[in-house]
Amino acid sequence: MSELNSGIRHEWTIEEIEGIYRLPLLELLGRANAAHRLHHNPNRMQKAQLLSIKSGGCPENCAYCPQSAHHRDVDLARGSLMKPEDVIAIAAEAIAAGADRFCMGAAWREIRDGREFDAVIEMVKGVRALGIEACATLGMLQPHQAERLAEAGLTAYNHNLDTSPEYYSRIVTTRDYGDRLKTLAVLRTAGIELCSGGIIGMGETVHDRASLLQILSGFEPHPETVPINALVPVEGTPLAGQPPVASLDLVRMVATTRIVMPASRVRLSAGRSNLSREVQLLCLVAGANSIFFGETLLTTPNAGTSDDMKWLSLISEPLEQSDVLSAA
Ligand code: SAM
Ligand code: DTB
Ligand code: SF4
Repeated sequence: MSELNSGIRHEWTIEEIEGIYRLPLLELLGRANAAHRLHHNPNRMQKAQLLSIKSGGCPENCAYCPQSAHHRDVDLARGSLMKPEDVIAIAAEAIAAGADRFCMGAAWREIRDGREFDAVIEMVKGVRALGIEACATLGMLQPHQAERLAEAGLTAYNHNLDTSPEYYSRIVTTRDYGDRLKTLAVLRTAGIELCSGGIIGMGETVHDRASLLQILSGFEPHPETVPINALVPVEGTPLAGQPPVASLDLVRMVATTRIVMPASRVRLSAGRSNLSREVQLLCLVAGANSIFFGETLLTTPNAGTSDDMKWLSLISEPLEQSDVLSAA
């Protein structure tokens, strides 16, 4: 399908996107589901497992993040970079549990050349050698570093824009939106898939949510994966007191993302463990076709693997072949 007749657009306006977000709910879900089915197999769910390869002590001051060194009241031990052999062993376990992508996250502002980056390159090669997709999220990077990651076989790089350009300085002040955009452009040039999305529930407006989606949908091509996170409010971070995200806000955000970037993978990301099965299912009807899989995200709990596998089998297999009806 060519971009012209496939409904893929790069010039959505914020007003159009906000109008979609505010559609009557069943109209929104219907349109999102139709877009989803046009571009994807609705029975197929990507399962991406996260591992924090270096936790805490990050010099950035992202207000949502438990790993920032600025938030001293967070109860989190700083760790050093894990050893490649340990990371690769965990990736092998993730494959055995059913993951199809393995994502390695480091609490770094940016990649620095040297022993630690060499070790990450070894991790990427080792994970790819196991036959699974590899993703990394390591902060900002330079062109030569992106090229090394690409040569090592990295499939995708996660670098979120998080919110609108207008709201960004309320969330982070140690870097700006332009820094984020620059890293995304460097990754594209190196031929690495983009995984870029945001977080809802940080006090932003619907206009901010639409503005984030307008920037992401302006990329040509669209990011291959768009993670939609609901804020996980962590004690000791400046956003600890934010009210929980209303589940239908998350459903609306997923559906709107699906409509404006119909061919991208939309990932129902952080915050999933607080949702009932039924709300998660609504997010899938709205077009989510990827989840973070495994017992933990980076530092906070996720929905458990075995529960997920039972539930996902109900989605992708006919009822009569399922032996886990009681889990439904
Ligand atoms: N340091 C790198 C960076 O910022 O790109 C990589 C790791 S960072 C933890 C990856 C992403 O996790 C952030 O961009 C943010 O979108 C998400 N994140 C972090 N803390 C979160 C929280 N409490 N709730 C939801 N999402 C969160
Ligand atoms: C993304 O969009 N969400 C993930 C991942 N990319 C790296 C991280 C979520 C982190 C939630 C808080 C934590 O566990 O520390
Ligand atoms: Fe550091 Fe990334 Fe957390 Fe920001 S989101 S504090 S850059 S680990």
